[in-house]
Amino acid sequence: MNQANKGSKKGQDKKSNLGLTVTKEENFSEWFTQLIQKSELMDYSPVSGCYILRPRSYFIWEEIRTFLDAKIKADGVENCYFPMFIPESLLKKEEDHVEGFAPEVAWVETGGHTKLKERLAIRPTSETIMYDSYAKWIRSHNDLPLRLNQWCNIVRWEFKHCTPFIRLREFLWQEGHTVFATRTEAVDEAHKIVGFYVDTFKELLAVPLLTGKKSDKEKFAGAEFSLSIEALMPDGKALQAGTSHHLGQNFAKAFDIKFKDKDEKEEFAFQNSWGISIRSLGTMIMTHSDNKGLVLPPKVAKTQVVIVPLLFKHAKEEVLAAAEKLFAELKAAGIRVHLDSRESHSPGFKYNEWELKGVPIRLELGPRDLENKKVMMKVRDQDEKSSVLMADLLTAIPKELESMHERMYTKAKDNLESSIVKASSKEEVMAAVEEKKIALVPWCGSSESEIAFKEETGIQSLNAPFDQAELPAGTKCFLTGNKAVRWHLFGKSY
Ligand code: 87F
Repeated sequence: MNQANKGSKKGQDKKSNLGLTVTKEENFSEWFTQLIQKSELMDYSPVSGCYILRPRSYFIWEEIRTFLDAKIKADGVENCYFPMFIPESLLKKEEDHVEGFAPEVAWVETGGHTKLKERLAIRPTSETIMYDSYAKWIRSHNDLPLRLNQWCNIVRWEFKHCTPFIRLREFLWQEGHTVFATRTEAVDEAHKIVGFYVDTFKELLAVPLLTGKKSDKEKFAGAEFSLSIEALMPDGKALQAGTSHHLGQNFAKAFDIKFKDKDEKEEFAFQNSWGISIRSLGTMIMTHSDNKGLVLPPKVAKTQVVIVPLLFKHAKEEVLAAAEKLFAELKAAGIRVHLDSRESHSPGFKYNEWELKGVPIRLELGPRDLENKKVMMKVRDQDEKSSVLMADLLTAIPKELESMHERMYTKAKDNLESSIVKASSKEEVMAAVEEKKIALVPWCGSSESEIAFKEETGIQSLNAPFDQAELPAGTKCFLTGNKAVRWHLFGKSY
């Protein structure tokens, strides 16, 4: 059965099977698949590997976009948009970097009934089409730096098993492509962008990251070096959530991006490219959610507060009126609130539904509460309910949302930190990974050792943390026994 059918079949079960039927611990991938569909974040489309982002998840992407967009603009980056069709001749201009990716490129060969003279690639990334223009636009040092970004979709025809939000054939991302007169400026920017990504994940998604430099084998082939942000998922696998590449003059040479410096001397420019994608949502969902459903960081929750009135016959009108008043007050205060006054569903049913959808705060309002001028408040990540004076809600809610975010981040960070274990042999690394952890090892950095180890165990290098403790003199590489040159993280990866 293909994925599309699988999707609609699940949809048909809707009435009988609303909640999650497996736990995160017993079957992580089935838990994730059920979670994202049942919480109405996404749905399957007729094309395998291409998924529908429903309003609840698209909202999150919009928030990420707004936040990061403001940061990069404040730093001087400008947005632009390049066409999604790339002529074959242009895509092949930098064969070296495209070669390994060629099997994933999707092509347009006909327009209507007419075969095209030249095939058009659907952009798998935009280096080639953008740098073709950069070569025309950049003439002198006055044209630099040129720092452009685009928010767009990308197509990569994956043949591996696709997973919504994680590995997709069409996905949303931003790609920044910047050009500088000096290497120093470019290298500084590459690091600065990683900082922006870290802030975005922390401030919006409450996800802590491991930042560092990729190994030679894992870096982007067109880059001099690649920096990455990695997150640790509850199944013990790392997820690369974004990259920032310093391209040196590699692409400038291939695309002839030259400028005249102050002394009229011609020089190749220095470049970077960087991106994060809709994968960021997958990272966030996997990190925080539980066996009742989604747990959404309050800042990106489309609905932050749901009010559930307890509509007993004798006091229905009063309770409903009070709930509506409360709704209006919270809304006016800028809180994203929903009033669930459906009479077709019981309160218990509604509690489950809003927990499944990850709404951070639920307010229950019944006749007794009304008499006492109180509501019951349940915060999604806590077990206990509390009783709050209605008059205090406007101050209590923003505070609760803020502390929920803090708790989520702290919990994820504690988990991340306790999941990194130092290891000094292959066996220790394998044992750590077996326990769903990642290993920090002294490594010589050789690609051969990494390739052989991955072949044998499925374990790969993640990144070399920026924050490097000094290696004790004479420390040996955990794979080759040669001299180790740095600490590096190893683990299984998505
Ligand atoms: C697939 C097909 C063709 C990745 C591909 O990481 C080309 C490519 O160049 C390709 N998959 N890449 C590397 C992308 C590098 C870089 N581009 C800008 C990024 C961040 C944003």
